[in-house]
Amino acid sequence: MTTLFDPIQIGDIALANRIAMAPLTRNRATNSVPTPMMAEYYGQRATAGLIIAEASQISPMAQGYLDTPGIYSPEQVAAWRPVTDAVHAAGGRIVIQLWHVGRISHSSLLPEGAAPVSSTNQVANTQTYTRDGFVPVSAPRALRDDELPGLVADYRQAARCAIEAGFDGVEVHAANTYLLEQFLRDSINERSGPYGGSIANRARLLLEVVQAVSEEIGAGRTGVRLSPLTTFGGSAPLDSNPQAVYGYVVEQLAPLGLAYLHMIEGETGGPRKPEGAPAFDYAALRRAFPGAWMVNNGLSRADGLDAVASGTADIVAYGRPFISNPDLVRRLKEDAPLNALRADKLYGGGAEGYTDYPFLKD
Ligand code: 8OZ
Repeated sequence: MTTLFDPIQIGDIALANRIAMAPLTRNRATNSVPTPMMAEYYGQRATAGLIIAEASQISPMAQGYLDTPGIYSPEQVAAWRPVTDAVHAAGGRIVIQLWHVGRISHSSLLPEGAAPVSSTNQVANTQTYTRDGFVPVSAPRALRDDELPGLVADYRQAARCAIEAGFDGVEVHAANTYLLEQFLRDSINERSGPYGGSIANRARLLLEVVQAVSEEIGAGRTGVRLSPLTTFGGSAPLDSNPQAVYGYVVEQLAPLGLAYLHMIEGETGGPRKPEGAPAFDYAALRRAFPGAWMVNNGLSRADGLDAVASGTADIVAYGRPFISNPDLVRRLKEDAPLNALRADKLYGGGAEGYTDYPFLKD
């Protein structure tokens, strides 16, 4: 029987076990450049089968929160190198999440105070974190169709930067109501033309991005993350038919030979069966996808063991438990107690609540 602790080959990447560290925004970059502390943090967590480094903007216009890292400039590539070296030196594997926030941003974070860009010019009913603290997001500008090839090119260039920085691959962030999901959902995308209307049209940008990234670095080094039932407190209402939209996306991704598909089950960081959300058949999507299937969203140790043993997933991603337990793999294996999370240290700040969580003693 296969267990959570068994190795797995996903595309071109060989993992020592089936436990992934989920991508986690920690806001500890400086001017979009990774800091040395981040190498220590990721290096400490290298016994994960796969680390998915935090969401990182693919261009200056892709940023939506203060002090998140970028993956588009030579300076950023050089500053990520100690991170990937630290993880590889400890025998781990690490990919980076490619991120464009779309309308979840504020002009003060963007070049020359620009308006955020999206599929729509409707403002999201939510806030973001800037130098002035939490503020309502700015009204976006709907991208013109003729701007979308440039956007796809930005993803491609960021993927190239990731490989240059020593990452084993990338995860395309198509979840959590950011840009690619702002195109996917009919609750947000009100466009006409080739990128609006039908499901195929709304999925077009995501599929073009995945195609471009796969061409650039290899499909076997490319993963995709989806969140069919996430609303973030209603700021991004669900699609009118999530099963059809995400079913179509998975069907289109299936033949590409991707490293993995990463499914957030339920409301991100919330219930796995959100109240009021339609029933969603994740298993049907999994059956349609021949590659590695990664699941995430508040799974316990028992849930993770069961998911792999029963075959409902190939890989289980843990988020918050990896923040407070750098040696989470060992703790899961030994059924050891977990350190408590210091929730006040999640976003921004220094080493406290970041690199100072204790390892188990021998
Ligand atoms: C928490 C805070 C800011 C951003 C996501 C990248 O939800 C994020 C994020 C999470 O995917």
